[in-house]
Amino acid sequence: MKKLVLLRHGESTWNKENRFTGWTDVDLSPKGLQEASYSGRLLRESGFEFDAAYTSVLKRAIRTLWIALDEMDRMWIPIYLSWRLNERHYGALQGLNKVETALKYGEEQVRIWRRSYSIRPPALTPEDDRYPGRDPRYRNLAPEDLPLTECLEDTVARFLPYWNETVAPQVQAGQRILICAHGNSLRALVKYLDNLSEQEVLELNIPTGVPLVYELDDNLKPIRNYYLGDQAKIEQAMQAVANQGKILPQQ
Ligand code: DG2
Repeated sequence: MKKLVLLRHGESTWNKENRFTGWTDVDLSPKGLQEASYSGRLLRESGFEFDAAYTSVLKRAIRTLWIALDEMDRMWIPIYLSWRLNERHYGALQGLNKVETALKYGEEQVRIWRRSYSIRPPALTPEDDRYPGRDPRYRNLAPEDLPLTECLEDTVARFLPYWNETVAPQVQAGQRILICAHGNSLRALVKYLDNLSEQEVLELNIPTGVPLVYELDDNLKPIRNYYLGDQAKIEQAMQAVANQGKILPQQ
């Protein structure tokens, strides 16, 4: 049996402010720093060992990984970074508050933008300051790989080649791998591993800073998966993610 651990970064400053983040490179909030330490502690106390780790080129995921590995005293394992593990690009929504956007466009529209599989949020233009083509970390990307917006289907399409060609062969060879990424880039992987339908993936919400363990057979088909930690708190955290685009009475 193979084991693979997925970890969404700890709470970012824009998660805290409830803003669409996407490829914006914001850092962890104080709570996010604590979540990152806690996830590393949980992994260590549960006896997990890793041979290598994979993350995006965004600092909220990179820092979470560093902190978790530090907690495990495994800062020396190889770390591989790829833009293909970046969060889904949220297009022109990047920077907007999710509740304010719901008040302006309606909850249902925000739910579609956040969770529909194939409907893209409004796109940036290449003239926009947020266009990734201006960022030196993406200078080697082909123009067609630079997103102006993405739906989850697009994220699956750019993530899967990296999974199939780079990460999956390592897992298959028995390497113990930790992937530290983002809400939607991990939803893309979970959709693929669990063969979820477009409808099922709509209901999938991944909380920040909680290790998600996959036990896989030799063909990398999931045998089971589970989150490490307090299950009631994890349920609440998943519900809180689902509610981020809702106009709740207290807001
Ligand atoms: C969040 C996910 O990404 O947002 O881009 O706003 O995982 O990097 O914090 P992350 C964002 P939702 O799709 O859950 O609204």
